[in-house]
Amino acid sequence: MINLELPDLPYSKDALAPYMSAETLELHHDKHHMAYVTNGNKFIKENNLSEDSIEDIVKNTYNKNAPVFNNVSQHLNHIHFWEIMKNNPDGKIPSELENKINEDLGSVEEMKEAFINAGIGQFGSGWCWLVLNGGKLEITKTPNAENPIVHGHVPLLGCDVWEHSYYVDYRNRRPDYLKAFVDNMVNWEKVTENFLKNS
Ligand code: MN3
Repeated sequence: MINLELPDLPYSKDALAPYMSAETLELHHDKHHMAYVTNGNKFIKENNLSEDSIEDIVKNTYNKNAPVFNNVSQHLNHIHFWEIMKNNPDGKIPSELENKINEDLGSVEEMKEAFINAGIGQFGSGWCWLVLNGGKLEITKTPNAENPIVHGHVPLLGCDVWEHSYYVDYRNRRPDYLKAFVDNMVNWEKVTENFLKNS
């Protein structure tokens, strides 16, 4: 029986400061993510989907059942988001992943620029991603709750560009948030782990 649960953050609420404040993490994790968990469980139950896995629910309800999809896909997105961050101003990318970035996306700088532009170019709420698509790295963006698995992509790194993710710390400056994210907030060891697991 599936029951969505709010995971603990893998770090303290002030661990990502000054790039992401404790206030943002408190609201974003304790309130926003919690709401997806609560509503997701309610809609899973109402739709008799308790026997399915989280990934199957997301894939099977895409474009078919918005209340279930929006909440369960956002749950999946946020589990990923918490895990993929750490306070990392050095931002050194392990060579296994760096080589692949150079091969598929030109260079680390070009990858970061494309990632930031995807996040800026996502009109309204959504996410930008570094994904594996058929074994190749790609930068993509998705609206609202959409997780890359609905397109058959493997998410390696995702950034939440909903306003709740940055408004406390960056006000309307989404580009500054995205730059701080790719330069200072990514757990590249974890991204590399995701890459190696899926290649
Ligand atoms: Mn969010």
